[in-house]
Amino acid sequence: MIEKQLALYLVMGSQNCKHDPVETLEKAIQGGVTFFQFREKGGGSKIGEEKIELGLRLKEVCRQYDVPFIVNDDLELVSELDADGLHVGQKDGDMKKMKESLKSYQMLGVSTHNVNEALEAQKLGVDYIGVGPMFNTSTKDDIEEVNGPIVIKEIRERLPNIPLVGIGGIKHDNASQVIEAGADGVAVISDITQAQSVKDATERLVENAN
Ligand code: TZP
Ligand code: MG
Repeated sequence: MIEKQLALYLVMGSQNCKHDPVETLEKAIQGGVTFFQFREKGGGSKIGEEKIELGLRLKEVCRQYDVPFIVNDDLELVSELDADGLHVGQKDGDMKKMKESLKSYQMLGVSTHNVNEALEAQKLGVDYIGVGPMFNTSTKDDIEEVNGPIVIKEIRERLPNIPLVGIGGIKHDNASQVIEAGADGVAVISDITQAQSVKDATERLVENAN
């Protein structure tokens, strides 16, 4: 069941990490992360061969623990890494074409910001949607307006069965608001990747996000 797997979704690239990214992912999974997206993008991120190499190492960790390994925004990298799926934003191209280019076992996730985008994504048969930003965040600079967990509630009312995660500014002390609004899980970057102890931070999220 994808809804269960989405409970605690770590999104991460090496540029987000305080510690070594492979160690960060492994500690996070040991702490309770259930879904992973490789998002190597923005200032300080790796490109070319280095990006592929890191992706392969992160995928190995996911495989070892049976956690889905999703790639952000790069269909070519999905096939190069033989990932479990692709995650795209609203501006990342033709979602229908992307869905058709994926193998039948590969998932497609889409970022949405409101009910209309969610309905659109659902029509295309996406496997899950991300909704954000839930709260203010400095991790992503081109974020849309912050409307909070109320957007999750609105989407959940219209789409009772779509697998759904909130993203953006989620920490252990606000995660429960996102779940209570109707999300299946929370997606997090900095609360885990910037923690002094990745495992402790992840466990704290788990305690507060269900
Ligand atoms: N999409 C919407 S907000 C965001 C992304 C990738 C960044 C989330 O990072 P953080 O550190 O969990 O706020
Ligand atoms: Mg994108």
